[in-house]
Amino acid sequence: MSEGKVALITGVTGQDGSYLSELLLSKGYAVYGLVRRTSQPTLGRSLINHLSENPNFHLINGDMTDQASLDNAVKEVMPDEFYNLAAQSFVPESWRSPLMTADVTGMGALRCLEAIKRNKPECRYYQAGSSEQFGEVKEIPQTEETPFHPRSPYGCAKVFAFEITRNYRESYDLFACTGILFNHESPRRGLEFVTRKITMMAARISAGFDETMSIGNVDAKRDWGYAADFVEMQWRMLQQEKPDDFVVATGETHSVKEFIDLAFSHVGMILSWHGEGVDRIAKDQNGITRVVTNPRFFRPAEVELLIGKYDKAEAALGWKPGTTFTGLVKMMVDSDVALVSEAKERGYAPPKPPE
Ligand code: NAP
Ligand code: F7E
Repeated sequence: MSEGKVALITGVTGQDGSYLSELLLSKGYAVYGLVRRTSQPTLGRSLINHLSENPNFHLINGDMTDQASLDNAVKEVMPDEFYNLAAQSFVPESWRSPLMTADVTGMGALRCLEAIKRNKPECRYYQAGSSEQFGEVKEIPQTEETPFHPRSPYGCAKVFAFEITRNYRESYDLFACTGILFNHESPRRGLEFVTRKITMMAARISAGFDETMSIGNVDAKRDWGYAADFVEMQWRMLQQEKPDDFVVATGETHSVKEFIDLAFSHVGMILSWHGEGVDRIAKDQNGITRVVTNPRFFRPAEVELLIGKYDKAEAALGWKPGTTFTGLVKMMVDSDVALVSEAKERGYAPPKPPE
């Protein structure tokens, strides 16, 4: 069905970009990934290194802050489908670099839409929206109808990207859609995000590289899915008859504390929690402190609770999540345990989440 189609993906070096590339290549697409110039060309592209020998996989240079580069990419590739996954996607960084975040994550989407409108208006466009748009949630669970109240510069940038995508659909009749995706994780998740930080630290602690993990607000609750399940929905959204926006979620919510308990129990440590707020710690069954709270991981404004309802995606596009919360946590811990034990055997330091 997809034989011979051409896709352009921004953010191809990220978690979703790597899974989406694999999915589209398996469907017979020619995939072009936009990469920005770096001083060391291979650095940071490890998630797509395994695709470099595939004759249908190509890289093209460009940057989300540069309209000319996006225009040139569309002119050169003439894509049937354009997936805009590029973003400054780490929420805490968006308070440190709010203008850059607005430029890349917000204005970047507008530049992509302009590039399509000017150069190939029949190209279908997917915008990577986020549950961070809901922020301080106005209803539980969140649906396509829930009003937005973003709580970070990142969330604000994603609201702009969502609204401008809808506006270009209504103004210029572009086939442009946003997937409002809730948190989705995998062994390819960046080490700065809480899930991967926890699974890597559980693996490192159980192998003796560290004794404790520092963490922020463990009461925050998220609807965590598996990234490979979620990119399937990105593709399905561009195969529908008419463009529309969809919530993509699992319909379950779990606290950061629950994630920690499950990950550590999977490496044989049963945690008991003591204290409150910034004094909260967790000890293992031998009385050794394994988790401490550090105020530096708390945010100026928190999103306390997210849980999405994916009924519309299921009804219109037949999509539902395939991976359970427990399955996801175990998959990520197993992968990090394997990474750490390989490093130990070969005598190099395993990766460590940023402090
Ligand atoms: P990610 O791993 O952080 O990847 C972000 C990508 O954006 C990287 O390929 C990065 O390239 C690229 N990028 C950043 N700035 C750029 C610029 N100026 N020009 C060109 N490319 C740039 O993100 P992800 O988890 O795959 O998420 C994909 C998209 O979904 C993002 O838009 C994110 O905001 C959104 N989203 C993610 C989640 C989630 O839970 N994962 C949930 C909702 C929405 P480099 O390798 O060069 O840095
Ligand atoms: O935080 C709490 C933190 O950084 C999750 C991005 O993909 O999903 C992601 O954004 C929760 C927050 O993801 C630590 O306060 C506690 O409540 O893994 P996170 P996020 O902010 O939810 C959305 C949907 C996106 O769109 C984003 O691009 O965990 N938390 N302690 C911590 N978070 C981190 N990072 N580190 C901690 O030590």
